[in-house]
Amino acid sequence: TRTPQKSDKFTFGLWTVGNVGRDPFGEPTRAALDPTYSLQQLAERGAYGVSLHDNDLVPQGASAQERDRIVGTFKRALADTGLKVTMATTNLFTDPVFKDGAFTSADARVRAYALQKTMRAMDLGAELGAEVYVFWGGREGAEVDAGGKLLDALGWFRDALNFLAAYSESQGYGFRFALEPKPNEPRGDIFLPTVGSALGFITTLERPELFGLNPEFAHETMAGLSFPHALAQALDAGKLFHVDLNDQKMSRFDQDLRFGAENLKAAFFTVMLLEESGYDGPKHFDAHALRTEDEAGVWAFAEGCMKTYLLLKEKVERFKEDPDIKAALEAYRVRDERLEALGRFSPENAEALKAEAFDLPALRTRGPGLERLDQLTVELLLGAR
Ligand code: GCO
Ligand code: MN
Ligand code: MN
Ligand code: MN
Repeated sequence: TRTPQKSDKFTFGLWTVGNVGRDPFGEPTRAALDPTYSLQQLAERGAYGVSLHDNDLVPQGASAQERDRIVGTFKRALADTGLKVTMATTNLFTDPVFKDGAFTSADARVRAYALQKTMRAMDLGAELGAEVYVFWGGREGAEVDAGGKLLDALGWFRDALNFLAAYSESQGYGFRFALEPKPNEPRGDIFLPTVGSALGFITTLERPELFGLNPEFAHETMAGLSFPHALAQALDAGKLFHVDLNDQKMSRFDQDLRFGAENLKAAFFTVMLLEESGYDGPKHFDAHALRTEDEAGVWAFAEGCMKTYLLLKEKVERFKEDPDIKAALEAYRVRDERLEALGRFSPENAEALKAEAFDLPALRTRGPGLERLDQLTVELLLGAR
């Protein structure tokens, strides 16, 4: 395979390569990386850009001067490396103030503080040139439903998103907002748990056209759902504004595995959808090196994400050219122009369709060839075709 190029638009969260290997049971296993160092390392490996939470760059509680100094240094490193900041977001989960939610806290003071923190983070994102702003509601959820806020929380969430979209427009930031659903972790149940839930919620916002999705491979997989299916639904709705690529075993804790590490076939169909749909946003990796790893493992992780994507992209091209696969697909997708025309509604077509006689015994017994098609796909992925 070729090496990653800027034109591939691979991006990484600063927090991904910067992950220190802390987990609920153990202390960090790696030293923190300076953000400007991460920029250099990623640029050398062909990445296009980075994304960040406000506090990945500016520590919580930094003074205004401290902030400006840090941001100035970071902007010079962006200019030196040619990397872009493609997405910005807010850390609304680390500070204990958000332990029972940010935009959906039952405490109005916390909700107001979450708005303040997000506006400041949007100012930072705009200053760094980000075009997409992500809302991952990590702490927006509950373990206890006795607080009676299930309906209120959705209303508060909606009010916050409407407020922040209006703020962005009033500042001329032009952000496109991407909601990132996740079913659980860190909360027992997170509000808007899946791609489908977020798509439904967007239609209730004041400016639905400004909002789309940032679906994540691991999150749908944790819910026992298919990521390619979720991705297709976001694409179909015209709402794929961003994407978080990683991997995950089904129904487990949040693993954040290297893209392609676990579910190769689903990763293949993910790449196929991204490449064939005309999605031209960043291919963003939101994962981290295993806790067992040292810094060399961090860069092996980052290189692996990009390399696997590019290998799968080559496989997608081969899939389209392979004569046996082509023939199997043609046999599978049965065309019938006359019947397809009848599927466009008119009173006459409806009458004609009601009168149509179908050869049901033949339809019932015909094998569509999916065993063979899937085996051909496996052979392709194993390098046997
Ligand atoms: C997670 C999430 C986060 C978000 C990030 C950007 O499982 O922790 O995926 O990594 O993507 O906060 O919004
Ligand atoms: Mn995640
Ligand atoms: Mn995670
Ligand atoms: Mn994510």
